[in-house]
Amino acid sequence: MTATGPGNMAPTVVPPWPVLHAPAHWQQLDFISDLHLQASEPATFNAWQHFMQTTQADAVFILGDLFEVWVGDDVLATAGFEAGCAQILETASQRLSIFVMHGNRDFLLGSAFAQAGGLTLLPDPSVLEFAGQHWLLSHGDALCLGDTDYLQFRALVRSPAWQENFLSLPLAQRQQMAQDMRRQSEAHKRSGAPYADLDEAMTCHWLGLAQASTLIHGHTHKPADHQMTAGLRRIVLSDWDATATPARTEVLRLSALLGQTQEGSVHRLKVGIAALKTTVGTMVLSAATKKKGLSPF
Ligand SMILES: [Mn+2]
Repeated sequence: MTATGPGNMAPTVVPPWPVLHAPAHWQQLDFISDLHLQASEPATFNAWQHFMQTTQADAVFILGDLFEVWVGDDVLATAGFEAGCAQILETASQRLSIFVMHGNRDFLLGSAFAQAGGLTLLPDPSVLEFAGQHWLLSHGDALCLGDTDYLQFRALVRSPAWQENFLSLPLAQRQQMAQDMRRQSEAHKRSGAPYADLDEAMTCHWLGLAQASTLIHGHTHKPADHQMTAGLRRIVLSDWDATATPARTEVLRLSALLGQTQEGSVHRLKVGIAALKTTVGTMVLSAATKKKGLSPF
């Protein structure tokens, strides 16, 4: 795991999943996912660039599918769209910590990309310890248990043998294969086949293993805040599309508010969460949802 940039640290690994301990000075964390950045979508790229250049967060967590496709870190050897994105990340990493998790499209992001972007690749899932509690972070695709065809494909393409073989192919061939897969996926989408959502029982099981009450994830493009059984919670990030009406360029912001009150030995943390709407050139805070008490929100 790469750990570069100010305040970055390698997560300490405790069974079963790595736990990232947020430094005490972190006050604000931003979460995004499913930007599907590609050269043919400049508006979304511009919105993302603006966000990376202006966010005041102590850390940005990108929970998968930053890129529409990633066929290997060797694309960075050529000055182009991907190298430009890495440069934006590297510049931002001078003032904040950046964590990137693999999605189902950019699962081949590797250590050369992490180094170029000054960022840390986060295993999926990872546990974040922040504001006195555990937050489980995942892209979300591994929890879509109903999507059995995809899960088979996922197991294949995540195997070291498949990846080694794929990465040994010429870049042009890999790009062609990715394009073919993309076309198949589009055809599948047009066929109206329903997409599986996260399996709630397995999600709750994961939360139990992580000793966390909240999962933050992307992948499904169905932004929501789901209350599950036993006070467990599932927060779904939005995908990004700056050309949509209204534009989808949403950031989930987690804040550890100052001014904690103390009652006996119990610290009641007030943690705020807000959806930050960005458009190119402007940034407007939507109303934050805050509740007092033991609830983290
Ligand atoms: Mn995805």
